Amino acid sequence: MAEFLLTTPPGKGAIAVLTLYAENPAEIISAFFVPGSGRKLDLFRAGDVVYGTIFEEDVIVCFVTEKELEIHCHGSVAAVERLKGFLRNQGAEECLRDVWLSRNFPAQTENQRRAFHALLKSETEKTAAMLWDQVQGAFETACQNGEKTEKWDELAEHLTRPWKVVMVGEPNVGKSSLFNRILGFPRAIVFEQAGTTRDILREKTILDGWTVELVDTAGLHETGDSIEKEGIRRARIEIETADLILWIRDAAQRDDSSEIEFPENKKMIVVWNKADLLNERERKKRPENQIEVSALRETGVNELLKMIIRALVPEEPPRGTGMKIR
Ligand SMILES: Nc1nc2c(ncn2[C@@H]2O[C@H](COP(=O)(O)OP(=O)(O)O)[C@@H](O)[C@H]2O)c(=O)[nH]1
Ligand SMILES: [Mg+2]
Repeated sequence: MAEFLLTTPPGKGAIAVLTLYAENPAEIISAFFVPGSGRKLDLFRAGDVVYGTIFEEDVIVCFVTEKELEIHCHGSVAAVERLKGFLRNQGAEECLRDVWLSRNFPAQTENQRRAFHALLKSETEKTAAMLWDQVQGAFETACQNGEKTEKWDELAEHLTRPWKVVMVGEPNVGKSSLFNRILGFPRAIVFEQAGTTRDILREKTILDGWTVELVDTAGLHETGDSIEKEGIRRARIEIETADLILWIRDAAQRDDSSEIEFPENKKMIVVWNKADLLNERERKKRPENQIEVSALRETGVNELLKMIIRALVPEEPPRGTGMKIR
């Protein structure tokens, strides 16, 4: 039976890739594919890469094995739908990735298949390497050797889901300024007036090979403004689901007391912002999970990034460590 799989779906980039499996895949595409060289299709062998056209649309055909070839076409939905239509006309059927995976890797375990799925979507070299180890059977080996893999459960979850770092604090302490500094571009509006940020702002960034979702929130305080109130309610929800809270405070404020309450058992870093307003005498030696920074002058920000990573990933597993993928 002839089957095709959308290896790289449309809309993901300039190029989409369709893989065709059949007894004689060259015969199927000969109905619509014309090699640029004019050479006959049955002369091509596994390993050949051929430029050509499908009704004037440029494509590249890679002959992978005798029974498998890849068609690289333009990445638009329209171009891919047209090509799928030609393949269906030749009797080929589209195969779902799940079905394809279990059929092509029948010997693999559930964990290996999950890791393979995740690997296709991985965003950094570091997470891809850890997922590749699981595809290779690191989890199964660890189980056979009686090793405990639970230790890495939380970390394994974040091979596919970003770590969530939520920035909270009172109004005007510089949460949005620091959010922009960490991201490296002015994503959030910064203003001298309190209550500027009301909606939740989220942006993904990569820290030390880990994908992090950074969340900027409305300032937490008593307010009569109902829009701000809703912003604060939403900020509270973000706090509950955070992997790490950055509690931003104003280093220049004399009064150190605060009304804000946080859930217990949440990791937290206290970030004293606006350190540029302090003179040498006013600067304090802070405890381990606290830091003085200036979003304005960009001081202390790199040290803060290191603290964030240390808090999220206190220990990184060596290559080949088995992890359960969910
Ligand atoms: N001096 C100084 N001012 C800052 C710093 N960070 C933010 N600000 C100012 O503080 C005000 C509030 O900043 P913003 O980022 O909107 O605070 P948010 O309400 O906590 O999000 C703005 O006028 C900023 O320019 C800093 O590190 N030093
Ligand atoms: Mg703000």
